[in-house]
Amino acid sequence: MNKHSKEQPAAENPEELLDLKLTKPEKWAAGIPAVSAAMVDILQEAGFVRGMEGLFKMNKKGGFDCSGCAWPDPDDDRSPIAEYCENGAKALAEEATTKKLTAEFFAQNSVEELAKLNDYEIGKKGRIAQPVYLPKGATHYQPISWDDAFKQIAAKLNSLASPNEAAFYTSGRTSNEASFTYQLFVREYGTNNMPDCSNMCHESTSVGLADAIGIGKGTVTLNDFYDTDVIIIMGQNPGTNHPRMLSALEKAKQNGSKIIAVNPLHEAGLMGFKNPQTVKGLLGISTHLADLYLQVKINGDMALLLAIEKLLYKAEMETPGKVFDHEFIKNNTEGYVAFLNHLNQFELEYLAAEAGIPVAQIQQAADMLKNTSRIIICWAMGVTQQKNGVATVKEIVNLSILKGAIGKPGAGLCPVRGHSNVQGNRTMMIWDKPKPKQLDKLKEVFGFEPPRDHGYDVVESIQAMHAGKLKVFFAMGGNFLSATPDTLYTADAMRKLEMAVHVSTKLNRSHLVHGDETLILPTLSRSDKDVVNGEAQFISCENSMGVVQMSKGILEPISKDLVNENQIVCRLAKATLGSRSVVDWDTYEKSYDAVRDVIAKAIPGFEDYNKKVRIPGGFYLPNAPREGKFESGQNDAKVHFTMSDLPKHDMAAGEYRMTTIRSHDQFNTTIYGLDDRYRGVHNERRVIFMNEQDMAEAGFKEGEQVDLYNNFGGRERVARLFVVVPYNIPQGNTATYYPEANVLIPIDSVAEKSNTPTSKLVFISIKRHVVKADK
Ligand SMILES: Nc1nc2c(c(=O)[nH]1)N[C@H]1C(S)=C(S)[C@@H](COP(=O)(O)OP(=O)(O)OC[C@H]3O[C@@H](n4cnc5c(=O)[nH]c(N)nc54)[C@H](O)[C@@H]3O)O[C@H]1N2
Ligand SMILES: Nc1nc2c(c(=O)[nH]1)N[C@H]1C(S)=C(S)[C@@H](COP(=O)(O)OP(=O)(O)OC[C@H]3O[C@@H](n4cnc5c(=O)[nH]c(N)nc54)[C@H](O)[C@@H]3O)O[C@H]1N2
Ligand code: SF4
Ligand SMILES: [Mo]
Repeated sequence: MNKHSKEQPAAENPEELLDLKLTKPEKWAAGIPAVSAAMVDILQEAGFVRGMEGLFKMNKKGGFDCSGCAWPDPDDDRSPIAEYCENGAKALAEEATTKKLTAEFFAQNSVEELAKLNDYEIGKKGRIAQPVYLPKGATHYQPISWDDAFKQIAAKLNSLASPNEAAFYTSGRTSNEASFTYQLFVREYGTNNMPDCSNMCHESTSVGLADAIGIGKGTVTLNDFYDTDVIIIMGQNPGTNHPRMLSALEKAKQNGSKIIAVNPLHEAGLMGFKNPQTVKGLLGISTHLADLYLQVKINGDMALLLAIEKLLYKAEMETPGKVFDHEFIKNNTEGYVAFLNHLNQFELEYLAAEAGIPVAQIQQAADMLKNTSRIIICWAMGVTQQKNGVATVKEIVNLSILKGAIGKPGAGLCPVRGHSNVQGNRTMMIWDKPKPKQLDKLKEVFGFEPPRDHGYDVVESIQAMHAGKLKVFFAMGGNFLSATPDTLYTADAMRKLEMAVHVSTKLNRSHLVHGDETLILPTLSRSDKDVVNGEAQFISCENSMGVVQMSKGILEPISKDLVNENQIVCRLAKATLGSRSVVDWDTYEKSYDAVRDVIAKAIPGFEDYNKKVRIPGGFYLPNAPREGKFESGQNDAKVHFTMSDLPKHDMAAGEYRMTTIRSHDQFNTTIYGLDDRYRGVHNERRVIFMNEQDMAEAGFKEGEQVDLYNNFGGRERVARLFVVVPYNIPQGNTATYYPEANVLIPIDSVAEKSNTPTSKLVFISIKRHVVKADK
């Protein structure tokens, strides 16, 4: 176990260095460099005409939805020129590329050779242009017809002892329509083994919020940002991962709002913004963003929230009725007194020390919140990918309900989602733990009995593969090997598969670390024109604020062999289920309108779907807490205060906390480029950001080559050959890039209740690099 396979040495994680250059980290985001970086990518990949055609239609009403992140478009006015950011343009460049991978490419390049490339090089090869098949024992992918591909997969699925020996993964770009038919097929086939990227992402949010406020989604709309007094941004790096959020923050500031950033790193996009769409921004004048920057220790957020609540309680005692919203608390909550008693147990100084922030700064935060309830709290992976992620989300709810900052204009909870349709996937029942009510509805609409047992999530899927219990893995997008934790363990698991099938736009590492048989089924991307039976189709997506909107691709697909994801599902369903099926797959294969009509029957909030989706700008899904109505896990129409303990961090001597982050030049495992401009890192990704004091104590210099070790559960994990970069980060804390450091994240280090890998905190030791004996 945990050794490189003989046939594929180091395929999971090439350990090689490039040529690191460092510059000073930036103090603001975007501006002219963002515009030029985006243009370079577009021109290199798609060319001028195709690139401009794509950019012009991106995020416009009647155009296509950016496939990047889930940040919403403005409800009303959209920019006549550009409704996208640098990273949206890079996402487009990545899929609009004219480079393509045909049978000749795969004949010339063996799987073993391809696996030696780094992720950047693999991604830059181009779009997959035809279905390919890697038979058992073969060294090269070979062409296969669509019909034969479906026959092979169907035969395998039908040969399994139980449908639960197969798992069906989803990454967050799949449309509502394809997600719905996909889960329908999987459930009619007979399993709830539907792991998805959410399991590694905002699952702690979904679990925490569903329990606390009755819906696993945020409660704000974009317009709330323009009508608020304080925005807290916790564990999120919007300048890179949700760049158009900076325009919303700029407008919020113009309207008088204050911003509090909570982050172990000083991120450029939280400090300042030069809006490339304004004269001011183009002249290089930046808007100052964070008014207060709380440089918390990794996973010190819970301690910080408790400390803020404590100081607010103190202020409330001094001026009774002025700080907490007693009417809200009385009408809508349960457990207030018990919560205050709980809060009283903690010493302020202890909380401040655990958070790593001086009491005086926490007091500043409390003062900013004291006299207003118009507060929006935003969060992302810094909060969710933690052992206590669910508890921290619930602590965010505690703070919000003390202030009555939910269900009113300018206030609310704002988890900022990842992929462009990850929220829609879950609404469409891509879920390993579907609710009985949802399954009853499927049964009522379609007439088959869906499986009731919960399926495997991501971590459980990997463990089941490893144990030989999962034999077939089907992925609707994504890059399972690189996105998941414990890379070598997961690679071992994937090598045990009898069959893997990847529906994909681009080649990635998951296609190259394989078991017996593997198929890659190429598909259309968001910007591609989608013509079925001579008719141009459109799909729809749900953004981070619950708006469902149409998206119509316009670019000529690079190959006639590409089909859309819904067609793949319907054809696979026919091949696998044949006359066993009670679903009219032929009709759904031909028309998204037909799929939407049945979604309207099966999923609440989608009544009149075909009509509403055609309204320019789309429609909002129902959201009771946004209207001030609550139905918590306890079913008593109240929000319950949650009492959580502080996380314990048992560290051995010489260990550091390590968080994993995204560079400015990547979308998850897709590496757009090798620079992280805002953090001043160029031409290298195998870096470890360290505090200078820590470096001095350990005797490391800038550029020192080191190996990183994790020993969770008594098993040694090693990430070799990283370069030390001095950085403004709290002592004892370090950061590395995902996915290179995923080797170090233990498969069984997961968040309580959500089972999300703890990608934002593992404990490591750092040693000078040693050259391996076998090299
Ligand atoms: N361009 C681009 N856009 C993306 C993505 C991408 O890869 N590239 N990915 C998409 C996806 S799927 C997602 S989920 C989102 C992710 O969006 P983010 O959550 O913003 O992404 P990360 O880089 O993982 O980390 C977020 C921030 O958390 C901070 N952090 C780390 N540990 C802690 C902690 O313990 N406490 C606090 N308070 N902060 C901490 C890091 O310093 C970093 O600034 O972005 C989406 N958008
Ligand atoms: N250490 C660490 N690990 C993490 C994280 C972290 O912060 N730290 N973040 C986690 C998070 S938040 C997430 S969401 C996951 C992401 O996990 P995934 O969703 O599995 O990964 P992505 O990199 O987004 O997937 C990219 C691949 O999707 C395919 N693709 C792109 N567009 C399409 C499309 O339109 N259709 C189809 N069929 N395929 C397409 C391409 O082949 C591309 O290579 O990773 C998680 N892993
Ligand atoms: S903010 Fe997100 S959705 Fe909007 S253009 Fe940028 S990457 Fe695309
Ligand atoms: Mo994500």
